[in-house]
Amino acid sequence: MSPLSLDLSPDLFPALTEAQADPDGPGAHRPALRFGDRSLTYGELAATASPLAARVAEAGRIAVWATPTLETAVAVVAALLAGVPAVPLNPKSGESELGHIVSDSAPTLVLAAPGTQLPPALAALERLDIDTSAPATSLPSPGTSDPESPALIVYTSGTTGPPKGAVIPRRAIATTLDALADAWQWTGDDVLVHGLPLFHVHGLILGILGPLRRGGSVRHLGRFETAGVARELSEGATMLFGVPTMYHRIAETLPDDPALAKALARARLLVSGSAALPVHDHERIAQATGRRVIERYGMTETLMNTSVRADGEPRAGTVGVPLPGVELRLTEEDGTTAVEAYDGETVGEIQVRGPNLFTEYLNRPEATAAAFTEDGWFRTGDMAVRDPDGYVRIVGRKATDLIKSGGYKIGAGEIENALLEHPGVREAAVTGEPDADLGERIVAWIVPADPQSPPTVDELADHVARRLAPHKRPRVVHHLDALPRNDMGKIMKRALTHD
Ligand code: MCA
Ligand code: AMP
Repeated sequence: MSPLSLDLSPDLFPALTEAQADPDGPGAHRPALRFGDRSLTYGELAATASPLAARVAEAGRIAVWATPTLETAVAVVAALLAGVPAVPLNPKSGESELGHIVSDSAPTLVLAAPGTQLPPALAALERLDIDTSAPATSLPSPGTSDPESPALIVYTSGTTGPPKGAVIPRRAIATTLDALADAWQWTGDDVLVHGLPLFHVHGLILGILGPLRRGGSVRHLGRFETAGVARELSEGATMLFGVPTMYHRIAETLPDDPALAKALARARLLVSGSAALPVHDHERIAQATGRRVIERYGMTETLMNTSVRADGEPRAGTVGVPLPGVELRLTEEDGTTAVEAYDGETVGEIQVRGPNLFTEYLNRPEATAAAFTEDGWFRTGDMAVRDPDGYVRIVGRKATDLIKSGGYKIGAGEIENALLEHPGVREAAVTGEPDADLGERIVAWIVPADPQSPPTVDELADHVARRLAPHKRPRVVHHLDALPRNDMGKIMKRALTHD
């Protein structure tokens, strides 16, 4: 383990505290957040977030309608200042997904941007509008001093059943962001650009809370577009965060866009994560810009585990070395015997331990217990090898029923259940297949209720998007007379191939 001392201080945002204490000081005038033409300095963020923090301080738990806007960032900062756990909601979630999250996490309030229409699944909740223009009317809220107290509850898919809420304590946020600061030489002078959604760890914790913890700033694109990346990197942004689909789209655009190549060449750090960035895209970007994208590896439950370091060798196809404070081991099939080899070929499951880990799955003690070994290692389900110098190379994952599409983790079982609720579907199985843009695309194999008029791909895609979320929709549908099953009646997904 690295000797880096980890700051477990309850003050997650020292620059914000400083701006609160000295509203006329130079720190208060530094930029903090920018979304399009709307922005807040640290002083303004303190002034808008602290009254909101005071208003939510008594709530047991709040939900945030996490549109990619300034309001979402302000609401989450306010919740953290108040010490009230926040549940970020995907604003594109369908009824059944939202209904599950709301009944599971039981927030007492939902925070949303003024004028936003909320769906019926949230009708029973008290609503509070996030006013980003409010002047400070109250003193800074006292907040919580307990690093173990829950900060965020982030929903993540498993292989079966509805998504589980990972309870992320303040301690994990502080330590993961400080470990990344060490690995990336990330400082308050950095200006981050990204267009990631704000209801997951990547976009919200790394992409919004990260710059704020450093006292730096973030410019959010609203939605990812290569033109926005080029503009911000040529106007002072120093770092880019993205999922592989975004870097793939950059690699596709580069040959016809010299301005994008020039902008990327100026960046201090280009970071990819959430899924593997194919070596082909690494190479195309390096060739066009002279810059290497570095990868880091994390998970909702563990926050960040490894990264290629800014001062290390950027090696395509690897996720670098364990971050300071993170213990990482590979285990054999029994899940407990450690693999000792650093030979670039012995495969084992990645298990991690450290202050970056979540506390539990909300209301799911059995799932929580199953996720850890007896001696406290978290089983990631990711399979990897280690190079002789410690670089980790992810080679696959244990569960074939988890699909990574566009950087989103999606459980096959969840989509199968949704498909089975469609009247035109008698049986359903879901698999992932390689996709150059998304990494994997979702494929549905269905036995139609009426073979004469099977449901179309659009119909099933709409059905899943409405119930769950658009990114969970099948992109391809195959119709079969029957699903291949073994003697036990279990669907044999390996036999699901089309020729
Ligand atoms: C299309 N759309 C539909 C339908 N079809 N909406 C409803 N019903 C339909 N049938 C809409 C979509 O909502 C979307 O709307 C637009 O059409 C295009 O959809 P799509 O092709 O699916 O997506 P895309 O816009 O091309 O998205 C690619 C993307 C996205 C931007 C790369 O996948 C993305 O943002 N990925 C990031 C995932 C992420 O952050 N993962 C982090 C979790 P509209 O255009 O209005 O949006 S992992 C994590 O946090 C761990 C810790 C880690 O390691 O990082
Ligand atoms: P999620 O559960 O949505 O937080 O996604 C976590 C999963 O994303 C991990 O278990 C990995 O399978 C995958 N992942 C994250 N970063 C990387 C990366 N750089 N390379 C390969 N896989 C990654």
